[in-house]
Amino acid sequence: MKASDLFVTALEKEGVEFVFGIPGEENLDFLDSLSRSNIRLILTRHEQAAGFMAATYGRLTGKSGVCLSTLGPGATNLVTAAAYAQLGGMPMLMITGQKPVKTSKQGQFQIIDIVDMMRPLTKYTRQLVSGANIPSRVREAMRLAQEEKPGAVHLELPEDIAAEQVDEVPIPASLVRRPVAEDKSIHAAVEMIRAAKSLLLLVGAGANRKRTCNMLRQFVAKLGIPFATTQMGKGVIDERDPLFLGNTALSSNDFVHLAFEAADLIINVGHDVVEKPPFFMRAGGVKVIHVNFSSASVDPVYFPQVEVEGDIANSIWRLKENLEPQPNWDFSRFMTVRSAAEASVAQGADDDRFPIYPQRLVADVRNAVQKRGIIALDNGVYKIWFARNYKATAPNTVLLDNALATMGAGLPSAMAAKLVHPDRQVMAICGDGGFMMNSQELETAVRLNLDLVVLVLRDDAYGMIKWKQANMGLKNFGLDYGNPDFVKYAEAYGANGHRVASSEELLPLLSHCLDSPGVHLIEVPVDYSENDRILNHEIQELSSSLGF
Ligand SMILES: Cc1ncc(C[n+]2csc(CCOP(=O)(O)OP(=O)(O)O)c2C)c(N)n1
Ligand SMILES: [Mg+2]
Repeated sequence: MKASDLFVTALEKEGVEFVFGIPGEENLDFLDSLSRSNIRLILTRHEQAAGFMAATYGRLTGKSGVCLSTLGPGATNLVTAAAYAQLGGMPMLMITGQKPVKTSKQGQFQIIDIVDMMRPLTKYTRQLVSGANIPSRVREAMRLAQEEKPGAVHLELPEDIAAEQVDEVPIPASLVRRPVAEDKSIHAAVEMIRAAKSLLLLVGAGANRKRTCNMLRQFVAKLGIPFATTQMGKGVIDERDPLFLGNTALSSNDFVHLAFEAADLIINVGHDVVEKPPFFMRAGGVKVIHVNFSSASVDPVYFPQVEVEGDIANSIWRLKENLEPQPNWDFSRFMTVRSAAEASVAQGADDDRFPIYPQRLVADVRNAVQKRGIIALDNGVYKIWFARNYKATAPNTVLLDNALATMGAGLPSAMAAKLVHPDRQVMAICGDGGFMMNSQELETAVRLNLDLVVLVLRDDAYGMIKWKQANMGLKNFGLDYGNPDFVKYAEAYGANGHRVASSEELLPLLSHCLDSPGVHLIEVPVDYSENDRILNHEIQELSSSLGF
């Protein structure tokens, strides 16, 4: 058997459904093997987009997404996606080509050390130097990518190795279960929870990675403990729950932070310090129980007192079984916070000024998208508004990146979500800056016949940085640009282009596009002029006026 056939067979045995990427001449044997397999090649227009798609596939399924590029420039284009998967805890295997390793007559043409380049961005990076090693290398790469905390891995398959003849067969995955927490750590946590007065639950990214939602829902329902979410923990428990206190879209000074301040104990589930801190610990302050698959990385703002390390769903189930609601628990201040936070989130939902204000935008999107519909956000100032105001109703239905926080992933991640969940509504929400970083993938989306809505929020600027600039008291400089006519731009790709001309038009248009086949781009002019006033001042003033 040809080594590239063995490689592709090994991927098939791992359950790989898609390979996202752009082949180069160094991948042609691999491509040929792929053509005879059950795996579907998703050809993209930029390797970065292929990487974002593979990572998102991994994020949604827990199985490693796979992307492919050539050597040199193709592989360097994967770098941002590698960092995205690695920081975001998304399992992804990158396969890159290389010139022949045994003999080559091309000098150093296109050659850089890709294996080494990938080292700080991956859990595992290897060059294959013999076809016989393919089974073990592929299995090891997949094992590491998928094991908690998931991340990126890389294999380099040189041309001459791909063409070798081999006799090996793939190594099947072993039967393996995640380890569960040790009894004493559960008991320590139970004692601490019993003795606390004002305790709350914070749900972070790790809780979205595996099926923990049922256990967490039962925990909250039985014990009545209020909860908050981090940006990447949105949706694990339905945020319409009466015990929901808010999302930590901002790092401080929002209503939800008053709850953290009023708490004497935080049960912190699935959070790690890669996410922008949802709260800051300080010496002598609130106590924290860290519940996660792995131990807590200590940081100046994070040093929990007790750790419950092991499968999250199992830990939460055991905590729940060992606890009853306690008479000393008092959530009254949290409920004051909740009422104020809910009122703040509802504000502006019917604002009819135009260009559209973010609060209205979020409210309309929420009204248009079904419970299990998915929104995939790029990075810009609207991400804060969506994290804060959009009530996520099911796990992994708000795909945002609060780890690398890269621009450019909105459209590719939405496309991957649609491939994984063809039966669900999917909407990409991008700034005009982030959208243009991978807008070429509109062609891919049209070619794949995806039913997709792409919202492009147009402020003709890198709005997020403008907001920070204003907040620092600096003059407006260096962040404005022009844009293409987005309607014509969409049409040039064979997509449907729409432009919103008044705020009343948005909701019916969103519903129409979500219900119609094909790719729909909607240009939405947005007014960010109140961001600074609201996010940096008003919320802070209102929350501090609650008086605790
Ligand atoms: C790849 C990348 N480059 C730069 C940044 C820094 N950055 C964060 S948000 C932002 C502006 C985003 O502009 P846009 O997409 O138009 O969204 P807006 O905030 O205007 O709605 C920039 C430059 C980043 N996060 N990622
Ligand atoms: Mg913008």
